[in-house]
Amino acid sequence: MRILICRYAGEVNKIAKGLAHPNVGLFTHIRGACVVSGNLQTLSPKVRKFIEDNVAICQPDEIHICDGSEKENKQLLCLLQKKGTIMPLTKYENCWLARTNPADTARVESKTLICTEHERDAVPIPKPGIKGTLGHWISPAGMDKAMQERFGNCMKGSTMYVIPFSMGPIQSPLAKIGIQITDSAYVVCSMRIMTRMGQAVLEKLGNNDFVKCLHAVGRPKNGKVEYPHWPCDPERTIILHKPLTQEIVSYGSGYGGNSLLGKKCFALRIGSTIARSEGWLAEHMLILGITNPQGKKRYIAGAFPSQCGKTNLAMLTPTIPGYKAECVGDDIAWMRFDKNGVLRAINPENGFFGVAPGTNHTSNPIAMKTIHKNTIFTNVASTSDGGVYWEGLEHEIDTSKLEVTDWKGNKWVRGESKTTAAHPNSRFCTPANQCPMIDPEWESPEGVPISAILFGGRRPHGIPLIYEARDWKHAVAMGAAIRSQATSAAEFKGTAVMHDPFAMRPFFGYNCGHYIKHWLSMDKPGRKLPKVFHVNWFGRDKNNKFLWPGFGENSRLIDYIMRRIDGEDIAQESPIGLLPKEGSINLEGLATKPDMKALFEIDVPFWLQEVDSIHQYFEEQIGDDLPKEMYDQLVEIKKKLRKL
Ligand code: OXD
Ligand code: MN
Repeated sequence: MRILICRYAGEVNKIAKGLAHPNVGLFTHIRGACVVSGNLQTLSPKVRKFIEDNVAICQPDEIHICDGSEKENKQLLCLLQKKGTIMPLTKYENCWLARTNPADTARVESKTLICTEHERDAVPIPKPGIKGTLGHWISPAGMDKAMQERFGNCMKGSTMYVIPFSMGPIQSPLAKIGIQITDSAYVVCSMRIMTRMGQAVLEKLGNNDFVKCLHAVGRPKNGKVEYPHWPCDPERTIILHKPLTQEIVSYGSGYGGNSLLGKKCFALRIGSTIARSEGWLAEHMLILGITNPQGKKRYIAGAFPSQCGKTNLAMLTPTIPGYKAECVGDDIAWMRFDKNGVLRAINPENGFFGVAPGTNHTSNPIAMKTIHKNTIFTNVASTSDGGVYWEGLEHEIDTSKLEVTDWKGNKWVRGESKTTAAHPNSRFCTPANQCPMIDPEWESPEGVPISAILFGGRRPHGIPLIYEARDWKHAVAMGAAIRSQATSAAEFKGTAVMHDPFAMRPFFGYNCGHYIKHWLSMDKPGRKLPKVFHVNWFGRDKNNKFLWPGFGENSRLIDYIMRRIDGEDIAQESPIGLLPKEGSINLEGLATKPDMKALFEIDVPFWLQEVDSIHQYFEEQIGDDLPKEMYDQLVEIKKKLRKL
């Protein structure tokens, strides 16, 4: 007999008897499915219809309308424990470890599609013979077919959860509401961390429209469920977005951006289409508040491709005396110019879904203080004392005295095992309000004012530590030209440098060329455009050693940016943009002085090649949809380089 030691012992009985019928005022059935929690009668007709339509297709046994309460969360965590999906991490407070099916560990970009009538509305048309890399299109008929092939009866024997959620603080005029249907309790518990979720959202929604999100973990066609604790259907996984009807449909994966639909699917892909039509920006950006030694506070947003240290920068511990950093968000920013022409940003999320490997007390001490309660870890390794382990914690956790179990559940020994202990895309999912440096304004309904935007990537060679855009068009070209080494957050292997315009390549909800045009259109009279910088703290020397210490020392660049915002004359012209004047980056207190010459060298042959590669990429991938201004910018840079 299996004995369940549930974290919430008092709940077990209630669950055993009652998860079937814990809550409710009014019991109802929809097409044979029993409403086991929540009251269908109190839902708006639009929400009810959305549920009813999908019950008819998915045929769940039960329906659970989530209220977002602590009690509900505990019940679901117990249920997940009982099913073997999660296990408690007894070293910490209310922390859990999930291990996925090893075939379901990352976003699947190749199976992520945007559905529009005309292909060109969704993706630019690449040059003949070239494979497009800026998203994938599907026709409305194709989407219908894909759904028909997958969703019929897909929840038979399961519970359908209905998650009302808000992206952004519920009372913010910038927030948007979605309803996610899912058959995964793990998704419910994760969405409760990552979004504002539950009854309060339904009250705010009233009878208004919402973004419709349908998710099912799926079942393999051959009926073989290899990992019963983590059902999924990797072969037929598909993530569909229909901007016209504001619909998201996800089948086959239970993990990350594939299943937590508020994040990449809503806040970025559907979000970017809403932003275009309403005149604002939905961006893959962190938001950071900085107070300088004089007490002046500014906010900075930053777009970096996945796994370039966005979470680390968002939780910066400044090393320069007198500076204070505070975190508003680590992944997504919704930004809109207010009536005074100030760009204001909200973080639409409520939690951090951060990459675990590499996170430690040196790289991100703040994250380490955030994640040891109320956190769901996925695909990290565990230790025999009830803790977690991953690559990067070698100097903090002495594994010689502990037994380590890797992310697949196998015994793992440091120095002996040939594989990594944690999956490279293993994550912590943790509430933002636990972050010790969360900004007091992080839930401000009107958003925080943005004074500067950073673009960056992981570039080992040729790209200076920091340079500044001359004007808005140059800034837009800088964003469009972002390149970075591949990430394990998606299905890619290796470290090839990939183009990733605005760090949005996997997240555009519409044609990237039109998106760039939208960015150009932000430059309107009366608006205070933020200053824009490109940063690269990943430069390496001939021995492959990092040229810049990074992490907290990046505050030295933030200091430079703050002084530029204040109009200090510390920048000078170069062909690629404004570079810091010699001596203008504060290096005081650094034990080893970085090689500033190498960090700021403009290698003309490298840059001519870089500009050519970007030009070629624009032509091949975006073609006629690319605003002419972008080519003009490249021509201008080339002209200046040739004069050097
Ligand atoms: C993420 C990503 O998960 O960008 O944030 O991949
Ligand atoms: Mn991201």
